[in-house]
Amino acid sequence: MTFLWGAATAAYQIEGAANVDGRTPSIWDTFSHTPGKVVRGETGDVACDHYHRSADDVRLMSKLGLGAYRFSVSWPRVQPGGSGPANQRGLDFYSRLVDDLLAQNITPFVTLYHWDLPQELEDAGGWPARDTAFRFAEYASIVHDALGDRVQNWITLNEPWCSAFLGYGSGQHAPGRSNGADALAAAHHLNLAHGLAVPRLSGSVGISLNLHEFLPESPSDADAVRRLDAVGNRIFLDPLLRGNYPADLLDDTSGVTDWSFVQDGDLALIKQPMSFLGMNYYTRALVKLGDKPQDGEGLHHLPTSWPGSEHVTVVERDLPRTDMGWEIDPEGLLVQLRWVNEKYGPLPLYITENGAAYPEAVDDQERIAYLDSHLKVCDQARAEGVPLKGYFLWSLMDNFEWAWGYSKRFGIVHVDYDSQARTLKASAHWYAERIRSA
Ligand code: IFM
Repeated sequence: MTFLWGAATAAYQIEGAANVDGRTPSIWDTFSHTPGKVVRGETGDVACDHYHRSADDVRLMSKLGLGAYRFSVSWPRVQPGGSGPANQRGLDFYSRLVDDLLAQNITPFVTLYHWDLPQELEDAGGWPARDTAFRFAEYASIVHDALGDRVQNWITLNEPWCSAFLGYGSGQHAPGRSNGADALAAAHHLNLAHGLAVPRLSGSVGISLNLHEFLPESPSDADAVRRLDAVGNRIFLDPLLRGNYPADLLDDTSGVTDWSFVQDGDLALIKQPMSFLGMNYYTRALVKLGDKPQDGEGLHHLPTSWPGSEHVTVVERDLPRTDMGWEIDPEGLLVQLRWVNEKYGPLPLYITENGAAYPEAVDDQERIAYLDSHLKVCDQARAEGVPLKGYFLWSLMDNFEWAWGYSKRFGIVHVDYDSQARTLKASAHWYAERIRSA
């Protein structure tokens, strides 16, 4: 199989058309419309207006020579309210998109959940409530029934860590709740949602995790890394691929929750055959153990997003950073690819996101340097035998960067949000050439 070169986006970040053709609000509509939650009060109401411009956007992808495109489906667009019948007009949009992609020989990778939970399901308890997992499985069937004749590659969830720990832990993401026990319950129900959805999908099915890569500041900080690895990585990898929760995670979090939300049989449901693992990599962090809970916001929103490990903190390193403030450390990607392969493999892997935000510029040489350094690491991992099957650059175009609104630009295509004009940045030309010469 040839290596797949792709780019990725997500529904709420690019589609706009928030109230069009029967779509109902998601938690991100509610959150972004709540004053103080998103920088400059921006929302995804219009975003890149991709809902009305998808045909042109697919032509752009074709011009770049993309072999694959990873996009997500907006749950409240295809199943308004999160339960009940499908909304045909919403499904038609994705059906057209898939047809347009296939006509250009671009393989669609469909993410079912990239954070836009129907608001009604949040009102009923959100991810900390068990029923949400069952609702998700039903929604997965709706999408599969509509697109499964043409879509072969499915990603159940994008970055469930963010959904659980930024959504219900730190509250920096929608729905903006802040409770460690709820965050852990949400993580479990996201795992369960994945497990319930997989048997309803056909073809190649995986999940995209934002695995965290940590270094200890000194050897005596090894326990800081172990703790964050447990609640950041193994909380998903172990149940999904091994059918259990790590004992040290249960210990570390015993003061936060008794885990009684895990019911008999759940772990067997969660561990489903997985065709691939998607890895989203951006940065790595140096961490140390403190002697008391931290109350500041660290690089990774420590401490509230790390229930049970509130005394671990991030140590800033003297490394170049992207516009997100994230340290640039491509070696972390190599270490992570090797680790996942050795510990959880053999399993086909995809980089389902990698990229960088930089201030608005069309001549984005820094982004090219970032991408080049990370792609070199991918080459090295492949040369070592890591079964890396493809790379999806984040992101195809500038878009709504969640709590940062439009202030952070990740695209290789520049978007003028007033005119909606798309302009290829230097990185887009560079990526097209990289694909051509691969
Ligand atoms: O924009 C996000 C994306 O939605 C999920 N992964 C990280 C990206 C950059 O923050």
